[in-house]
Amino acid sequence: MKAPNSTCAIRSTCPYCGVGCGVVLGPDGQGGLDVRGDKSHPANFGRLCSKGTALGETVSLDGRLLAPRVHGEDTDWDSALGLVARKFSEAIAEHGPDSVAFYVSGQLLTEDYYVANKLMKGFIGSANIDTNSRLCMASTVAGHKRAFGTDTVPGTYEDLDEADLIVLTGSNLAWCHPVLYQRILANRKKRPEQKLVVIDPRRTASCDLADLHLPVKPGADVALFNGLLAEIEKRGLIDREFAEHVTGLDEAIEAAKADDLSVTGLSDDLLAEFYALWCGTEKVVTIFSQGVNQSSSGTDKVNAITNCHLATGRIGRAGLGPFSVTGQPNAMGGREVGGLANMLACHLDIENGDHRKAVGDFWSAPVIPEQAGLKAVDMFRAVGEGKIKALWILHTNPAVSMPDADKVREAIAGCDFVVVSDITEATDTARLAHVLLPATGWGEKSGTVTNSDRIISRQRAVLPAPGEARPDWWQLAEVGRLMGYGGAFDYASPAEIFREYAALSGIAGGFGKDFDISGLKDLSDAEYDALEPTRWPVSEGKQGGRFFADGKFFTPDGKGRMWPVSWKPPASKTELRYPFRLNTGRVRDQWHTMTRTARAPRLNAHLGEPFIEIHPDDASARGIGPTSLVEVTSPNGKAILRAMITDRIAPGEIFAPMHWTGENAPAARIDALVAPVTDPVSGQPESKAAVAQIKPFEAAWYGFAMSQTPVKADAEYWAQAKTYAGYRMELAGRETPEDWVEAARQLFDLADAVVQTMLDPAKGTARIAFHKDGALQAALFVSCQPVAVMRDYLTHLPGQEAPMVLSGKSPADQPDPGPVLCSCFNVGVNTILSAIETRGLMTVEAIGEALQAGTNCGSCRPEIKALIERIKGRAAAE
Ligand SMILES: Nc1nc2c(c(=O)[nH]1)N[C@H]1C(S)=C(S)[C@@H](COP(=O)(O)OP(=O)(O)OC[C@H]3O[C@@H](n4cnc5c(=O)[nH]c(N)nc54)[C@H](O)[C@@H]3O)O[C@H]1N2
Ligand SMILES: Nc1nc2c(c(=O)[nH]1)N[C@H]1C(S)=C(S)[C@@H](COP(=O)(O)OP(=O)(O)OC[C@H]3O[C@@H](n4cnc5c(=O)[nH]c(N)nc54)[C@H](O)[C@@H]3O)O[C@H]1N2
Ligand code: SF4
Ligand SMILES: [Mo]
Repeated sequence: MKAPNSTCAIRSTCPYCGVGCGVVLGPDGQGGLDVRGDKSHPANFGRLCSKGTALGETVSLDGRLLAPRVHGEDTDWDSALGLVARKFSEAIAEHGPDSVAFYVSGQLLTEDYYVANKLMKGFIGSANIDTNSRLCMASTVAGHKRAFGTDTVPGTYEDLDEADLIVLTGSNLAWCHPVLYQRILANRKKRPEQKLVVIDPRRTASCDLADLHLPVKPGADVALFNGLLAEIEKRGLIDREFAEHVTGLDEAIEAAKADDLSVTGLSDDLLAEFYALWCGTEKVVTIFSQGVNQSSSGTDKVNAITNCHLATGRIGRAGLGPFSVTGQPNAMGGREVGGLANMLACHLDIENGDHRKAVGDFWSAPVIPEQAGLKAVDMFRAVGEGKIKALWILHTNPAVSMPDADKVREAIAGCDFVVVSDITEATDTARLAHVLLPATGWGEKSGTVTNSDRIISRQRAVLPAPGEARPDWWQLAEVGRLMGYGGAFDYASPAEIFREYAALSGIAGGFGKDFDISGLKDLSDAEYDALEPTRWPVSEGKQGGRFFADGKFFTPDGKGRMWPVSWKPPASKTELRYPFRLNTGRVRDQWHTMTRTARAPRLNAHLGEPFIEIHPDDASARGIGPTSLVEVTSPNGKAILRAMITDRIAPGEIFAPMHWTGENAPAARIDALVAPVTDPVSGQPESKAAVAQIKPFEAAWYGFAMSQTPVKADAEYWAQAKTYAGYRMELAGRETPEDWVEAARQLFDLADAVVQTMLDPAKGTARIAFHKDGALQAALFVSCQPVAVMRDYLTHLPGQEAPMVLSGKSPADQPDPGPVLCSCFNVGVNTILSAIETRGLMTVEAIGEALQAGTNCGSCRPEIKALIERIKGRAAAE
């Protein structure tokens, strides 16, 4: 690794997940960006996961949007923003303020978010601003508010160090919050008595190092935690002293006892083991994430968990408490700032007249809406119905990530006026915009974010803004000014916005709200620049710390609230035509719609193709083989994905990642299949429990290709990934072209390259390569079966001399390393398997010593452990 250039090092925050890791950035001496973990940041103490480590590979300018664009033509800022302001003003004048909407993101910085919220709620006078956090954290927000009277995470990351039991429910922490997972593993080395339990319908990477896995039936968490509450009561473990500060205990227990535990699908023994562990361990942290939130009973799931903690008084003290881990880097900041359609700002309530007046006075705002605006799913429904005349989408890609994504794409395409602020010129959503505004990206912009444990950290610019790119807050403020709201949007810097926001939070504090950072309202520009990671609240009364151990809550009567909840099945019912439960989520090395992570070759090497997990029994019953393509249909849409046959998933259930898009695998947009059904309290969509049918995709031909340049295929199925030498692609189609050589030439657009072929029309195989000046440009391998070639070897060849490429395999002296498992050191599965088998390396540590795999970010350690267990299992069976 290269030495960092310490003289230029700038401390900032990773732009991916809500762990909120500190990074140290500097030039790498080769024109790129050197990224390291910040040893002094309390979220990560220097650790980074594979995505954070690869950040330097994502900042190149290919594919960047560099100038404002109106109807596809580059233009200047004045013209573009003038048009935006005019169209919004016209729509408001003609159809009223509720005819316009903003759809924003938990990845915006707090300062961006503040300006968007102020413009919509204070000046346009509508609450039609919602955020992708509706798809992410809304059920937690609603559950927190019901239980605590405020949307507040009670604990801190230090609790993970001190807990004796950590329960992960609906969280694949090993892949989605890897630095926290590594922190837990490091603790368990020191304190092997700390137990880890995972509750997830799938056996995920988080289970590989856990003590207990409960493969709960999808959607059954309420019943599972109700069973726990009933057991708590049965064992006499209700904390009677703390119960003085809690209402609803009896009703919650009664509801809990009424639930039928068989819906969990878990054996009595497994349930008893879990309940005994939870009841018998004082210091327990229950971590939850999207398996809980993204559910039609998401809010109830959250409260089933908070009920158990409130009943036992296990909250707000070191080493214990319910812990919602946030998804996006500023999911928490967006909640604080009022980015949701049903919040005002600084945890103030839109329905409360005093709150509205205070915020209105503070902003000198002409109007403050009295009612919540449209939540994401309803917002896009209104767009589809033509009720929203002007829509501004910032920092999110709803044409991919919203449920019923094909409908959402149609709705956006049919909207009168759509503005998209993004850093990427071609996304599924950006392609639909009338006006595209180039934003400065992470690394080029400055502001603050709040992570899962309430720490506010600075993001600091280290790279110059490319082309015409401008920060999101500047775009919003400029439009505010052009719409005639002058002085209210006269910001010169993020520091100024932050000071205003901190001052407003003081007013919230005056109303008794917990979110109060008024201690930061007088920061000078220099102090803001130098702001160290700071946990809120920061006020005269309170600095950081935990909440609720003192029995003080933020409900009207000041008491915590236990909530009677009862199990309900997922909203979509399986039936003969759609017998499978479709679960969706994330993979280790991709971020959402891949606009950034897919630029890093090493991150594409882990799982480079969209896939669907299917249980072996379901696969064999339907004639689906290990390399088959699978057609997945639901009442809402369809997709084609590669089969991943594994007993990590239960029979009757299937799982697909959310990441692939029209840009890299148009047939694999999984949200096209997800029904737009929501939790009735939070409005969060049920992204984890659609229904679907599967069958083999009847392809006439299959292809594998690699090429120096990206290509777009005209085939029913194609999926493309960037590699160090160019791109690789899987393809399949129903119609076989008459002339494969011609088809390949067109695919790669290589009219004048020298062609090399190996064709066997009788067998339906074709191998075609194109060379220029002695170097391989591209190659296509076709067969009527899934193509069997050494992909991981071939992928390195474009740009090199490769006369033997059509053999499809590596020379005998260069073994195929297999798909990359450790992306930090580029170590393949085959290399690790061979080290286990031939060198007898039977621990993760021994593999690390011999091959370096797993020794940097550690994100792949659970998977290395699983490979070792597999070989051990095989040896034991022999
Ligand atoms: N690598 C990576 N990390 C990320 C992200 C990313 O895109 N990539 N995104 C970030 C964001 S925004 C978010 S919100 C977080 C999400 O982080 P997680 O919530 O951990 O991630 P998911 O994979 O969406 O879902 C977690 C698990 O919920 C399980 N699940 C499904 N249904 C149920 C159920 O009914 N009950 C229970 N108990 N479990 C269920 C799924 O099988 C899945 O393993 O990750 C953040 N970190
Ligand atoms: N089926 C299914 N669907 C899901 C989920 C699931 O688990 N299953 N999870 C849901 C969750 S939890 C989430 S959080 C969402 C995430 O879904 P999205 O928010 O739609 O996904 P991203 O890819 O993060 O989109 C971010 C966009 O912002 C752009 N961008 C990057 N930096 C900047 C910047 O500085 N400024 C601006 N203006 N733009 C920028 C990127 O190019 C990209 O287009 O997906 C949701 N959808
Ligand atoms: S865990 Fe990984 S993705 Fe999340 S903030 Fe840390 S380095 Fe970034
Ligand atoms: Mo999220």
